[in-house]
This record gives sequence, structure tokens and C-alpha cells, in this order.
Amino acid sequence: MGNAKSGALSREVLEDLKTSTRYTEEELCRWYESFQRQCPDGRISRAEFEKIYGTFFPNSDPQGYARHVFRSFDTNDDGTLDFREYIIALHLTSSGKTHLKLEWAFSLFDVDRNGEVSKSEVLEIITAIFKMIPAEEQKLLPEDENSPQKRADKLWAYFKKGENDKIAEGEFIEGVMQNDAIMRLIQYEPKK
Ligand SMILES: [Ca+2]
Ligand SMILES: [Ca+2]
Repeated sequence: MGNAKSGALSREVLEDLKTSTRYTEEELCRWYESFQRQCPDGRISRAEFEKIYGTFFPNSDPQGYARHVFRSFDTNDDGTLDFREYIIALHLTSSGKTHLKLEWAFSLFDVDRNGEVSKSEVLEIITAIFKMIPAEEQKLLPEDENSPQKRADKLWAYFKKGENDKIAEGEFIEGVMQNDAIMRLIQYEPKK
């Protein structure tokens, strides 16, 4: 920990990240260097995060979604992302392992962090996702997916839930893994 202030990555954090991700020491040290260059104080604020996020979606409004993504990454809830949270975020979202990604997606949908997802939480996140879809792409969406409410209804119907029912994490992950159409509803990948 004593090293942290002088700019070096502490052994403790390094070992922790090596265990919880599949990244090598070399990769972690390299990312730490660039992280330190971009964030000399060792933290990314929510505003900075939203700004970075915005540059990836120049033709739509990703702020609401970025705020939820930030919340899901800020696991100690202190309003900033430190290097550890940043790397875990990278690991969860870029690993390509569906199960891991869906664990993260569940934490994104579980807005109040109570371990289950309600329909109003689904609607809130799907609304934020919808705002990232550029207007001209929205026009091309299937009739039953062209509004946040329709998307939330479709997802809820797929899980055979009543309005006030909840979805637990295991059920969510299993359900989405078994259905590509549902996977499509809970994310937005910009067209290249
Ligand atoms: Ca934090
Ligand atoms: Ca919840």
C-alpha cells in the first residue's frame, strides 16, 4: 500500500487482480501505467466516465446508460472508479465469456442492488439502452421492439413473469443464455 502514493501498483492489488481476472502481471502493469497517465489522481469520476462513454456514441444519448454502467462498476459505491474497479470492469465486459458478461448485466439491471430484478428496473435500463440507438436505426426495429415499454414487456413475457414478479440472478443468466433474441434486447452494439 505504501507504494500506491508514489505511483506504483501495490503488490496486494496486483496479486488480487491476477487471481480475479485472467490478465498477466505484464498486462496489468502496462494498463496501470496508462491509467496513471490518464488519471494522475488514480481515480475516474462519474463525470469523466460519462464523457469518455459519450465519445463512443456520438449519434445518440448514452448518458443515462453510462450512469448505470458506472454504478455497476463502482462496487464500493464511493462515486469513483479506482484501478482495481476499472480492471474488473474491463474483465467482465470484454472477456467474451457469456456467463461472466451476464453476471455483470444482472448487476446493471439490479438498480437497487437487492439481488433481484423487478420490471421497473428492467424498464429503467432498457429505456437507457434505447436512448443509445440512433434515431434512424430505431425506425428499422421490429414492431414489437420499437419502444422501451414493448421491449420490457417482451422480456417479461419471455420469463413468464407477472407485473410484480422478480427475476433472480441464476434465472436471468440461464434465460438470456438460452435465447439470442432476449440477449439482443438487453444490450446495444453500435453498427460499425
Ligand atoms: Ca469506487
Ligand atoms: Ca433490484
